[in-house]
Amino acid sequence: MTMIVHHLEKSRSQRIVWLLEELGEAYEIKRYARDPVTASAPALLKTLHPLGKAPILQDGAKTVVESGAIFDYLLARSDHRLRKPDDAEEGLRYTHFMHYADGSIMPLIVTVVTLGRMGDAVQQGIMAVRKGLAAHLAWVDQELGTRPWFAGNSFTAADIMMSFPLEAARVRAGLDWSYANIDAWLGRIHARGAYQRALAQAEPADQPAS
Ligand SMILES: N[C@@H](CCC(=O)N[C@@H](CS)C(=O)NCC(=O)O)C(=O)O
Repeated sequence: MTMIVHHLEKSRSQRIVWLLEELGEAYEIKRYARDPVTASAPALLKTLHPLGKAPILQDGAKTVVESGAIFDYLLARSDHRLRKPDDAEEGLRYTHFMHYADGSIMPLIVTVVTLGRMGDAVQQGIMAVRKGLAAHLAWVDQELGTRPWFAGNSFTAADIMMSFPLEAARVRAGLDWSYANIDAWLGRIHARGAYQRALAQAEPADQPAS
């Protein structure tokens, strides 16, 4: 049975679509629009899992939620491509960025974007979170100055995991953007065929999410 990815528009669930493309897995995508005012997911997602958040992966009778858990599930089914590198240092960096993406940098981006919707009263709070985010980005930029990919010389799933936080930080966090190494890395991920196929599936330019 073909796996189904439940994808919320402009969300971290686009990474699951990209991972499936990289692994050459057959899948079906179901797209959901955000509420135009609150940006929340539609209530329909709660019929699949009580938290109602994207991504959700369905594989036959199995429902898998939480980006990291879905990554583990898909990588365990695949051959060794994109998994944790055998080299000890690269393996450690791989694990670090797999957790850092949603554990450290993504919460700041969500906070900045959420506060940003609340108007003038919270401007000081936004500035404080932006400052913290900028410190993370400076560090990530420095890291990417030493090697082409997050783990080392090879592209891995850690690059897919880090993609959404960095794309979202660039476009939605309202920062003065001057991170040349992150930009060069974004150029490298954008050049990948699987990334382009995934984005064409996840965010088709002229088709409303449904
Ligand atoms: N840590 C969870 C986060 C899930 C999450 O918050 N997803 C967001 C999309 S980026 C969502 O569904 N937002 C809509 C909502 O909260 O209603 C994961 O990585 O799967």
